[in-house]
Formats: sequence, structure tokens, C-alpha cells
Amino acid sequence: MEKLQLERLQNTVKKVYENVPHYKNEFEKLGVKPDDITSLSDITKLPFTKKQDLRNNYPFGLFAVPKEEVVRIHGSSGTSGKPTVVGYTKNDINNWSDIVARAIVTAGGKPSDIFHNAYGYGLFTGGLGLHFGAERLGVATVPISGGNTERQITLIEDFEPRGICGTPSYILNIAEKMEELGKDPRETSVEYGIFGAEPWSEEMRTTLEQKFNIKAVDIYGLSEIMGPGVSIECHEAQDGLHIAEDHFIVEVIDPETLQPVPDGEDGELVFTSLTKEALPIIRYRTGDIASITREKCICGRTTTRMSRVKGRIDDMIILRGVNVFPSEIERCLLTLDEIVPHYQIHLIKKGSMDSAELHVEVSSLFYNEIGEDLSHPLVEKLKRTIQHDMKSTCLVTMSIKVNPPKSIPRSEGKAIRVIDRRKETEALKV
Ligand code: DLL
Repeated sequence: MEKLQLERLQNTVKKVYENVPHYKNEFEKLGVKPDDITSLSDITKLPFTKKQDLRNNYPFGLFAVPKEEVVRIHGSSGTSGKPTVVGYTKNDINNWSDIVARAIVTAGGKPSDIFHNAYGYGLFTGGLGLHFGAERLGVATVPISGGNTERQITLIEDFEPRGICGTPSYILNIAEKMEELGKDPRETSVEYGIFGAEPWSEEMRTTLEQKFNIKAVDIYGLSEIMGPGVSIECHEAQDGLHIAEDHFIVEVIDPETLQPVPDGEDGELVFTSLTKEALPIIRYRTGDIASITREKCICGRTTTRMSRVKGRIDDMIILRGVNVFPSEIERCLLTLDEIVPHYQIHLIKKGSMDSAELHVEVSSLFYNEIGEDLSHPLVEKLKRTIQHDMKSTCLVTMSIKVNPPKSIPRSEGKAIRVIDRRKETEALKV
């Protein structure tokens, strides 16, 4: 594997140096030439790539092949402004399909399956990425995309898929809709789920596995590197995501010092592509926080594994010096029966201090129990419990807002967990 990686790294470095002016400039700034890469550890001599570099070269400035060779364009969902644009040659699509086909097998899929693909089709890489991989494996793929939940349920009942994929928040949404319609998700034909594209917790895994009586695995990826399939958990261990190391080199760095962190310690994931033609990418800083292990997995695979992504550096909330990721808050919330696994964190200003409101939603059962009265003493008790859990496990204090059932917006793709209202709440104070 190391021999293959080095060969492919050297090719990639040469390709970007010769064909992408941005990389030639960056290499020259650091005084590094393609021939300087003689071992895998030389990768640290190379420049990092950041999302801003893609934006500065919008739309096609980082492409390493003539436009005629590009057969597909995707874009990252991004927060604001223009999307980050990525491109693929025929070969890139071919490799990506192989990687995703392999990922589906790792998750427990078989060529004879029917596969319900509830990832969004479009500029987002989720839908088409899983689709091509599933077809490559030979499974009958249902390109339902996200949304239109009642129709999704009908097709799950009628087509009897063995596999399902989508964002964990949307799949939960499907389960809830089924329950609302008096159907039991445990009675569907689904046996395994491939969930990702957003951070989710171990507790959310348990919730989804129990609701559908399935095995749920975590899939990771990002448009800039390829899309879904950069890594995936195996169904045997469900313990860390196997990285497709024949196509990507992983590093984990301290986001402040940019120095490598030891295996097992959290840091920012950095990926270098090894086989990409249209958009080869060197040391891409993902902004995602995770750790890696090189220990052999019980499934027999020997690839490096990454932990579940805790969250993006940009999504980390800092309250009075304490750092917390929404996924850690989710872990606390899912242990309580009175509330459902939908929540939002509103960042607000209290005076000059940043503070946070945690919006949760009660279950219909609990809502009936309290006579639909949110000033009921049991609600006060619930708030105190959440506040206490939050303080003891996440070390943060948040004010808790308890909302009636179905009041927190449901996602059809990636869930929005953090809403920054600091600007507007600051204005209110003046
Ligand atoms: O989300 C690709 C994807 C599609 C992955 C379907 C898995 C399944 P982007 O839209 O470019 O691509 O967003 C990439 O999403 O940097 C992470 O912050 C987050 N992300 C992706 N997978 C996971 C995961 C797709 N399993 C960004 N856990 C990444 C946590 C994830 N975060």
C-alpha cells in the first residue's frame, strides 16, 4: 500500500505542478519541487489547500485537465455565496464508482440488493455518488432523492429494499412519519443503512438501529476530495471508518500549529487525493475534527480508520471558554424519553457575552401527559435535567427552550443544528 501511495503521490504532485498555476505558485513559495517527494513522509513539505483556494479559483481554476475531459461537475452545499465547484473526468467517475461499490459491500450490501437512495440528487455529491457506486456493485438502485417522505414510505413498502441511505436526520424523519401514519419501521425489509454527510452521535445510531431494526454504518466524504466514500465503517465492527487509502492519504493536524498530532488524538483531518485527474488536491484542510488509528480491524481490513467526525471547526460553539460540538449535545438529549431527537442551538448575545439557547421538542406522548401545557411542573423538571446533563457532560450552561411536537424544522438533507442569532440579538440590546 505504501509503495502504491508513494507512486500515486509523486504522479499527483507532478500533475498539479505542471497543470495548475495555483499549485506551481504555492510550491515555489515553499521552495519545493516535485522531485523532492521521495518518500511518503515528504508529504509535509507540500502546501496545504483550503476552501478559500477553491473559492479564489472559482469556478474551474484548480482543474488540472482541459475542460473537454471533464464529464461531471458537482458543488459543495456551502454556507453562503457561490458553491465550491469540483469536477471529474471519466476515470474519476470510474474510480469513485469503484470506491463507493466497495463501501456498500463494507456496509453489508450485496449485488442482489435493492437499494433506496434518499440522498439528494443534484450538485450535492451524495445522491449521484451513492447511485453510481450502487449500480457499479450491481444493486437495483432507487433514485428517490430527499423529500416527499410519504412517497418514500410507499416505495420502501412496495420495493422492499435491503439497503437504505440518506442523512441520519432525514432517515429519522422518515421513521417518524411512518409512526405518525401508524406504521412500524421495524416491519420494513430494510436490513442496513448507510448514513452520513452530517455529524451524528452513537446515541443517534442506537435510535435509528432500534427504530428500523437495522445495522447502521457511518459514511464520510466531501466534495473537494471526491464525495461520499472517502471512508466508511464496516458492518462487522462499526468501530471507525476505513479510509480508501489507495486513493487518499490522510493526515491529522493541530488546526492552530498545523503540526501532526499522534494517532488516537483529535485534530483536523487533511486529505491528499492520489488518483484524481480533473481536480487533484494536495493536503486539503477539511475543517473536520476526528482521530485515526492504524490498528487492524476485527473485520480483517488493514486500512487506517478514522473516528466518527465530532464536528466541523466552524460549528464548534465556544461558551465562556468551553468548546462544544453539537454532536456532543445530541448525545445528552437522546438519553431522555420526554424529548425527540430534533434540536437546534441558537447562539445569542447577552450583554457582551456569547450565550446559547438549546431548543428541544417534546414527544407527543409526553405532550399529552402534561395536557399540552408547557408551563407544567414536569416541563420545569425536564429543563433542569437537561441543564444538569449538559453541565456535567459538556461543561456548558445553556438556557433550555421546550417546544411542542413538530415545531423544530425537519431536514430533507443535512440538518441545521446551529443558528447564529448573535448579530440580531446584539442589536436588540442597544
Ligand atoms: O457531504 C459528501 C457525502 C455525501 C458524505 C453522502 C457522506 C454521504 P459535502 O456536501 O461537500 O459532501 O460536505 C462535506 O460534510 O467536510 C463534513 O463536515 C460533513 N460530513 C460528511 N460526512 C460526514 C459524516 C458530503 N459521516 C462535509 N460525519 C464534511 C460527520 C460528515 N460529518
